[in-house]
Amino acid sequence: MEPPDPRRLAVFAASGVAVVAGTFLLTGFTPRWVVVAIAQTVLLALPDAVLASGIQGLGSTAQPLLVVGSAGLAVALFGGLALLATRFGRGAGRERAETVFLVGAVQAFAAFLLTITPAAAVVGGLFGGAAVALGGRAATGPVDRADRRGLLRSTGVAAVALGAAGAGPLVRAVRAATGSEDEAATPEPDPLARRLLETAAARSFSLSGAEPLVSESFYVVDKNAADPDVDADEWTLSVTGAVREEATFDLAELRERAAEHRFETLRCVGDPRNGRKTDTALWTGVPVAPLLEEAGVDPDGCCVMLRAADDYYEEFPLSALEDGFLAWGMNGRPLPKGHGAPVRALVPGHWGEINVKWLTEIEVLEEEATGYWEERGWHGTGPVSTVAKLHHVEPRDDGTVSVGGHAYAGTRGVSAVQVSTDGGDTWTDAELTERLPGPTPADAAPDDSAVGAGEAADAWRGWRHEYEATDTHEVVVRAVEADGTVQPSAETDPYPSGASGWVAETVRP
Ligand SMILES: Nc1nc2c(c(=O)[nH]1)N[C@H]1C(S)=C(S)[C@@H](COP(=O)(O)O)O[C@H]1N2
Ligand SMILES: [Mo]
Repeated sequence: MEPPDPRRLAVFAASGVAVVAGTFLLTGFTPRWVVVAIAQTVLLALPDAVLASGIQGLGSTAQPLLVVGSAGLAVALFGGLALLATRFGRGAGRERAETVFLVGAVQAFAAFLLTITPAAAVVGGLFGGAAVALGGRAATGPVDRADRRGLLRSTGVAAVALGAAGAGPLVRAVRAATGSEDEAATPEPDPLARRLLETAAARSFSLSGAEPLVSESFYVVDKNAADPDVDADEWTLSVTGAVREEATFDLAELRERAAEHRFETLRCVGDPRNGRKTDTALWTGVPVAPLLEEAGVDPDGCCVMLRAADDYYEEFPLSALEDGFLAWGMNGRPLPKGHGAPVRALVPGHWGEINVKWLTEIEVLEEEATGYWEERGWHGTGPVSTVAKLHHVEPRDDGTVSVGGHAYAGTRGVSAVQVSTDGGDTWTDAELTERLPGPTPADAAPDDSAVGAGEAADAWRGWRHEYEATDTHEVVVRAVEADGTVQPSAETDPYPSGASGWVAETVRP
């Protein structure tokens, strides 16, 4: 076998690019795109590294890197297949047309194996084959270093495929990969939600470095390289397993029920002690309990398995789901895709991972089972641990220091945040934000005086404190739960059961 010359290689690379771009035409940035399928495979091969770093899912930096790397792997894969197929074709003395057909067929077959998406696989194979067909002698003929035109034509095919894949979808893909949602395209919050959000804004402390009571940038954690693509019109939720009669609900049926707005905080079990994977939103949806009742859920059932469109599954006690909520709205807008559209579960007071996004099934179990992250060593299905975050530290010229952040204790509630400015010897109560409002019926009149009343059962509180200091010192913060329990000081890492301990920081005025 002669070593392939650079021009020939370039033709095969162009063919690989043509397949990657051609398949994207039909799939967009979804799990059905060959690049995402490869990224997902890479992720499966990485669990040990992921566990060692104590993270769940990918960070916002790793995500685009993984996608770009996987695109490179995809080009190499489909280009390599084109090279092998032409070598085989020539070796077997095939006609040029037969060899080109073989290239496209092998590429389409590989794309199909990766994604089980026939139409995209065929289009990919057509583009990939075309790039080789137009590559002239550089591709299928005997070795010829002079076939510059063939290379130009192949590159042209790749460029056409890339162009067709289009600036629009690519921009959206980059946005999806970086987690920034297209806010402008979504409708404005309805007046009731707006009123509740205004209430939350009015109760927030405005501190540099710390989120307001409703997070401006809500963290995203999941196991996926790309969000699953769920059509809201075709979406259904089934209640199965240990039930009197299995029941299935579609979105219209859920929306006909008495919906409500609820402020609720989520915290990822992978959130570091002073991390940023704790956030709060106003969610819109319906309680789960009536659905369970209608299906005749066996009250003796020990537990449930929630399943999702991304093949995610998490198991936890049935009792926790009884206060659960099914949300299709977030901050007065449709639930964004990245947060689980069309419908996600919210389980008050429990770690984020059982707040299953893209929910499709509630299976009632008679025996315990193991969820996705638990199979990877995490213990993240229980109640959250209590935490006080120190996200705002501002030494000022006048000798005062301003500190602040949030505290969250799940449904146990936060009654105080205590600050020590001498490394933990003495403690002072910080100022706390008023609690966020309790659940509000979605059909309440926005100007009703009851709107904003009550207290959210599972939401963080903001805190702030100001003091005088001129020397370097250590600030320590801890939360106190509603029943007076002081947050434990013992420090643990996020992996496997969630971070705990007091947050401390050295301040140099
Ligand atoms: N279907 C599905 N749901 C999921 C996950 C997932 O990978 N797939 N990740 C879970 C984890 S680990 C967390 S912390 C929360 C995060 O929700 P958010 O991305 O809306 O912040 O979603 C949970 N729900
Ligand atoms: Mo998580």
